[in-house]
This record gives sequence, C-alpha cells and structure tokens, in this order.
Amino acid sequence: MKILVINGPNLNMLGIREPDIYGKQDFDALQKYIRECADALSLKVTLFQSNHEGEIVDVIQAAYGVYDGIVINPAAYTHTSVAILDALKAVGIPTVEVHLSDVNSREEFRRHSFVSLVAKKTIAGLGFEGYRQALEYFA
Ligand code: CA2
Repeated sequence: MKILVINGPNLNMLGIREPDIYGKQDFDALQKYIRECADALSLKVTLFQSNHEGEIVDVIQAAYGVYDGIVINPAAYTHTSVAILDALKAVGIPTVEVHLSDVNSREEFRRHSFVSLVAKKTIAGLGFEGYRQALEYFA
C-alpha cells in the first residue's frame, strides 16, 4: 500500500522555536520517525513538504491513481485552504489529517479545518505519534 505524507508550511522549522507547542525534535527527526513507522507497518511512504499552497495542490492532483492514501498536516492551510480541500475531493484518495498540537485547545481560529470536511479521521495533539496512528489507519 502506497501512502503520500504531506506536511505544510513552516513544519520544516520544527524544533527551532515553540518547543512547548510542537516539541523539541526537528523536521528531519519527524521524517525519520514516519519512515520507521511505515516500515514497521509494511507501508510504502513518500514524504513531501512545502510552504506553498499551489505546490501542495499539485502534489495531491499528481497522487491520483498512484497512492492509496494520504496523510496530511496542512499546517496553517488547514484553517484557510479551500483549494487543498477541493484537491482532496477531486482525487478522492482516503485522507487522514494530523496535527502535532491540540488545535482545539489553542486560538479560536485553529478550531476550524477545511480538510476535516473530507478527512476520514483527524488526529491532533499527539505529536509525532499522530503520524504513526494515521499510518496505522491505512495499515
Ligand atoms: O499542530 C499542528 O501540527 C499545526 O498544523 C501546525 C501549524 C499550525 O498553523 C496549525 O494550526 C497546527 C504550524 C506549523 C508551524 O510550525 C512551527 C515550527 C517551528 C516554529 C514555529 C512554528
């Protein structure tokens, strides 16, 4: 089973600031963790990160007919992007949404997610473990 893991804007800065919210580990550690989890679950993963909404839309479109599932942390685009929602609807690939932090216990604007409208499941507030649970959903 082939899974595309997408991380959105600023997640490449993990570990640099706000460790109380996002943890102390950096983005390389997250990518290593995801690969190890995927191996343990016998899933084939492709990892993609972008700070650009259009690039994320492009990679979702290109996933059509190629991937069996998408794990996405859209980061700030979670709360703003109808374009990413529409791309996920267009390809119809089962999607699990992940957030490192508990978005529901932070600022009001983080409580709304466009991606949740299409996601099979949303996992928030579990740090790196959320990605493992998302992969486990597909396994
Ligand atoms: O909790 C999450 O995973 C978020 O998707 C992270 C986004 C935020 O906009 C969402 O509301 C929740 C932000 C990622 C930015 O990551 C940073 C990394 C280092 C320093 C500051 C921010």
